[in-house]
Amino acid sequence: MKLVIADYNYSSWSMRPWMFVRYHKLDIEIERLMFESQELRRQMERSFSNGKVPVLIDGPIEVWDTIAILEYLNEKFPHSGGWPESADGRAVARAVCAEMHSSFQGLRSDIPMNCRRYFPSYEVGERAKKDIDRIQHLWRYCREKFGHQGPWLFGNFTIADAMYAPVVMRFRSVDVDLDEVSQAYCKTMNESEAVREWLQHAQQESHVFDEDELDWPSELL
Ligand SMILES: N[C@@H](CCC(=O)N[C@@H](CS)C(=O)NCC(=O)O)C(=O)O
Repeated sequence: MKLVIADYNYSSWSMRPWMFVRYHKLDIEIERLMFESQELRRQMERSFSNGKVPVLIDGPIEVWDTIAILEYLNEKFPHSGGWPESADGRAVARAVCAEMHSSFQGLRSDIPMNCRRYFPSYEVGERAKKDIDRIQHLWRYCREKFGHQGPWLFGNFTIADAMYAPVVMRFRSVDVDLDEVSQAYCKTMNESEAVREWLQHAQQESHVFDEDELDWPSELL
């Protein structure tokens, strides 16, 4: 089985299934192809994914949507506990994942994921602020209602944490005011072995993808 992703530094959708694979150390090959490269273009011509990563390839099967990839991995590796054990927890986890998938356009377009850079003077705009408030509300809700058995949204690491990992990376790049629960959650994410591994890969890349660079003074992280 192979997971095709793009730049560690920039590709937020790639990070989600990658996190799940690496958190659980699943035996899956990772192929990283840089944005704008010939190799990625060639792979995309062969793929059914409409030019987008991530793509999971398992023999004749290709899965090209992040949630579908995570569901597939959870089915193929049932020990990974992709969803919470309780029916209530599963329903809420699916809702927060769906909301991540379909929402937060303000945050996503105003603060692109850029793991190597910190923008000290960046001023967060109103639409991103609204999304950040909603995300903190979701995190508090999950942590308070379902998070008693561990530091992740539903206690143990689930698909929901994989889905929100790139949000935490965005919050590393700019100064955002976070409540205590959200700060603790970001700390858990940033200190996890999988995120540290992702960031090391991002540090080793030098490719600059102009589309995802903010036009503000920045420092290297
Ligand atoms: N709906 C897709 C979204 C994937 C996506 O937008 N991927 C971005 C990379 S982070 C991409 O491939 N962008 C290239 C493009 O749009 O040409 C999923 O859930 O996996």
